[in-house]
Amino acid sequence: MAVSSGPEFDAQMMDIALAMARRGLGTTAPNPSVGAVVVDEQSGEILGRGWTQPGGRPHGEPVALDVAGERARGGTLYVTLEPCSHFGQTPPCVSAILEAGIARVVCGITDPDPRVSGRGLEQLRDAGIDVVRSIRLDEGRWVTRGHVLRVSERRPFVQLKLALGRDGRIALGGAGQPQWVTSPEARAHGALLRAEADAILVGAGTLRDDNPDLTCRLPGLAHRSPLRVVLAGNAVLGPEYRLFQTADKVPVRVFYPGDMAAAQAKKDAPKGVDVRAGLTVGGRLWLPAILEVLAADGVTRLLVEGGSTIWHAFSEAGLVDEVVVYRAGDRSRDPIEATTSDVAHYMPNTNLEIFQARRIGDDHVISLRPR
Ligand code: AOF
Ligand code: ZN
Repeated sequence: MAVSSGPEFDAQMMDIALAMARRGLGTTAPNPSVGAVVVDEQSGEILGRGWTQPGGRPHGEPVALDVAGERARGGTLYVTLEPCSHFGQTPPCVSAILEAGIARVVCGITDPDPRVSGRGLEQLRDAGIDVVRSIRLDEGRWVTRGHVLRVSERRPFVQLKLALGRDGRIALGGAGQPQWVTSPEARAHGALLRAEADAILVGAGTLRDDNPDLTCRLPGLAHRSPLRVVLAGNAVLGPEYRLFQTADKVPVRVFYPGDMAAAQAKKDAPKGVDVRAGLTVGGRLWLPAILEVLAADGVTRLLVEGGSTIWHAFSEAGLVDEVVVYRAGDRSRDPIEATTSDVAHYMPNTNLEIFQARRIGDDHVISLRPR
């Protein structure tokens, strides 16, 4: 048997497709970012790779097929999400696959979009293509989670970001300046999360404490700053906040609790800021309704940057999909084990476990997911 076939080879190729998909995170909404790889299984040669392009089109498959060109004939296509079967803004990917003469399709997860939902794979099978599904299922689900949740639960994927000091507590900013507990390298890694999000959300408390920009300022990724969302408390937020000053370049939306508060805030809202009334329950903004509005506007991945009141509220509402902790450390100590209980302090209603941990210099990046 050639080394370039079999389940292990399929999994390896799917890993490459998943890596391609990750490149598009934060750029394709409301479409999912889909990765695709065209392979000649006889030789093991990768003939083309691609992912969903900015704005969501072209889809990942035609990009990879175009690179492979005529050589795709008889080849295998690895794709993270079921190819689409509908005529949307582009012709169906199924047609592109058939035209290219692909012989075998290995796919990650099926597409819950009602316009597709199994029909993509069915049409490929009906056309005589050998179809395998559910390869690297967990990873496929994870990379496509924003799309799946938006379609099936009308809310985005919710990722919470926390920076903890050595004592396991958040460092409160104050006087309108953030207080950095981790190294610049760890903070740059945190900025990447912004680039992979479709929107970033903070509460008014974080605005007052840290006065953040909430933009992605990494070299080469400045254009990847997503929509900035603020949940205002009871105070009207004036133009002194830094993120309002760039509202003409990177959109800002502020939700006020109820119509009256929003109407009041609208009168002297800083230029370019989108003021909205959010549904309230018990006088407080109701998170499920906010997320539904964001999802309706195409947000598939939401990064929640804080602060503690907001984290608590997401936890209480059962709306936490992942927590990413940046934790200050030193080389003599490994604080990873303590992180689960430290995070529980801010999210008492979410039962989290460590999924991944790595070092960045003296600091740690730890990702936790609900059990
Ligand atoms: C694919 N490959 O790369 C993506 C897919 O509005 P349209 O026509 O672009 O279609 C959007 C839908 O297509 C989207 O809701 C999702 O179901 C699927 N996305 N499909 O075959 C891709 N991004
Ligand atoms: Zn498609």
